[in-house]
Amino acid sequence: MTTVRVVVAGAVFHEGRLLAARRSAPPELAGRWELPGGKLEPGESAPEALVRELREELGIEAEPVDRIAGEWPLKPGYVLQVWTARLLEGEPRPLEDHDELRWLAPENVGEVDWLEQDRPAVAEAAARLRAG
Ligand code: 523
Repeated sequence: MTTVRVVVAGAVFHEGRLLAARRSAPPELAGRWELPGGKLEPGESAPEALVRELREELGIEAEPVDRIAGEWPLKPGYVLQVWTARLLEGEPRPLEDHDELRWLAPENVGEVDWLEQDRPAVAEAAARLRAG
């Protein structure tokens, strides 16, 4: 039996904007923008992993709110799931794996070069922000 591993990413919202993070590694993904997150560790739920990854990578405390429906294939054996999250505390800083961050208003989400697999969730996140 093969187990599919989940990568969880966060559509982090604050004051009507969405957080976008530019990857610095690996070389084939560097320079592309993503919803920040990472792989679940054994025993973790997706929201738990998201809280941990956002703390480690960006130095923020965030609260997962809702899962965005869907699951997007990554490299073989991995799928991407996305949750919306609220910024609770801290100013995000690119501590690991990123070299630039931007807060995007919903009408500006198209300004950065998102990883393909993040695009459907980014579109849904922007629609939710627009709807208030
Ligand atoms: N993605 C992806 N979109 C997205 C994330 C957070 C990750 O397509 N929003 C892909 C990129 C990698 C894989 O998922 O191929 C794992 O993401 P990564 O490297 O951010 O996960 P980590 O931080 O858990 O990785 P390791 O530090 O290598 O364990």
